[in-house]
Amino acid sequence: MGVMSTVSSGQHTRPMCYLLLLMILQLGLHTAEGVWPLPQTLISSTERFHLSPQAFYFGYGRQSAAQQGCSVLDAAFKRYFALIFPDYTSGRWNLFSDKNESKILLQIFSVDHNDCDGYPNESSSERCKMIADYLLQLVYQDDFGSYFVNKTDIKDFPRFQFRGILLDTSRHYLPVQAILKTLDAMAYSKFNVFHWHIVDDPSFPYQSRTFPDLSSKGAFHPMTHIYTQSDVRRVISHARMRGIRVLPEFDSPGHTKSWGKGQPDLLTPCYKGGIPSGTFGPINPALPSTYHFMATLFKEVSVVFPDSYIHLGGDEVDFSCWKSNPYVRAFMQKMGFGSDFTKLEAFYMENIVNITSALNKTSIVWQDVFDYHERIPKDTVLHIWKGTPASYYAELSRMTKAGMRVVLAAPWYINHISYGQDWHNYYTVQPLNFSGTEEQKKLVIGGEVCMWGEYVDATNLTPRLWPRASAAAERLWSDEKQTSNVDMAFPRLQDFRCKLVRRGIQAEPLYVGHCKQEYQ
Ligand code: CP6
Repeated sequence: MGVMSTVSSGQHTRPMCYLLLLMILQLGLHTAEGVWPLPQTLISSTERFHLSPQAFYFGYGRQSAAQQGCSVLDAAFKRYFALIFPDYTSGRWNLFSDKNESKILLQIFSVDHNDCDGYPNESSSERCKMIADYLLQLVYQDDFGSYFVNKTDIKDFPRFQFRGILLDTSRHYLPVQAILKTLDAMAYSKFNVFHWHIVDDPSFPYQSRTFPDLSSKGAFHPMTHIYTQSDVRRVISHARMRGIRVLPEFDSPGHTKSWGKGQPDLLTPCYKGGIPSGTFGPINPALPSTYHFMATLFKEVSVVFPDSYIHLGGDEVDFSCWKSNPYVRAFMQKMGFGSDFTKLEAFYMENIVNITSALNKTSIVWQDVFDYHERIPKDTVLHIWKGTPASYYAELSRMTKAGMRVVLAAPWYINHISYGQDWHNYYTVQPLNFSGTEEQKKLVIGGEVCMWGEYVDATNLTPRLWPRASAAAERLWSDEKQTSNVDMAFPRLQDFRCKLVRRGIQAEPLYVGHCKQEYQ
């Protein structure tokens, strides 16, 4: 009995996943359909093995740096076992328990064990998590309910290091369960950054330890529509177990109306006819108390969220209120900004970036901050969110020429919907198709799918995200040459979507068709 797989990991210059699945038993026919996103290399054989839950187990390869006790992998083995054998796990298993069956061992090789106990970060190798993913995708059932897997050899690594999804929990509150479920689905498509646009104009659901009034006065409801410290910990821990980083965004100085309810004197009073009009604009950049508050808030945020990045926003600042306020104008004069309000915005953002730098965090900001001034620390990451392909290519060129790292989100505004197969648009993006040197292209660290929340809450989040976000996931993970054809991708994506549905993710259909097993 017993089947062992052998692996020689070789010399890798890039983070690389090495999975060798070697199993004996039956011969049969089938290919690795429905594997999404496509691995860098996948060699599938027609030799297939019968899998049975009694005889199948995961193991760590002998040369693997990670070994039993690696919390992330041990837990992943359990989860994926249940996903591979749902009938068995749910007690519906009544077939085939052949005592003479050979044992099947799936060996996992991870050359890096740093990710076992800590949080995923920008230099995580991503070798562990994906291995079980692939196994799950390769396993299929025949018409009689038996599970099979083909002998398959996968070597894999991501094309881009940063593969994010933005959820907006300010326009609508998303229950923690909806976020956890999104994290599950993200892992199935190998997304590795959850960009949590947690607060904005309409509501402030983050319950701050230092400033509890922000949510008690600024959330839609002070008790039911908030994220407590323990909610946040649950989200971060659930994400960690799936190799996903949680990147919090506290967008300022614009998009902060809800902050003003719980923090007096933070927002700029707007004036009309020489007197305060009773309305408020962006955060007041002219008061020292503003920076004291922001430093205190970000100190808390930097402890609560372990990721090394903090998103500072900095987008869409409306200058009209600043312009109307005589104290702001006097401050402008004193600072020598004249009447150039972009200078005031740049001054504010510089202060905020310095606050996060002092907390040893890397700042990420929306592109507006670069557009207004170029005096930002070189390690700041820029986030492109607007424009047509022509304009975001120009922006990519300019930013990388200035030596800045960039995340591209503009082509992946998944909250926009239209009739037809719009996943083609997300799939055919060519993130590196801008003019620039090889060095410049290396500065594009990845991309992000944005799900802005104006028209989205827990009722429609999942079908709006999936499987359309998976199209972007393949663009960010896989080799572009092997995945440039939508017609070739279509059946594989359709099959993957059926797998999502089977795993309880209510992913919408791509087009006419059916799933082999219709569960909902
Ligand atoms: N909220 C915040 C938003 C948007 C941005 N920031 C946004 C703007 C235009 C479109 C979609 C989203 N809703 N805080 C811009 C990054 Cl089309």
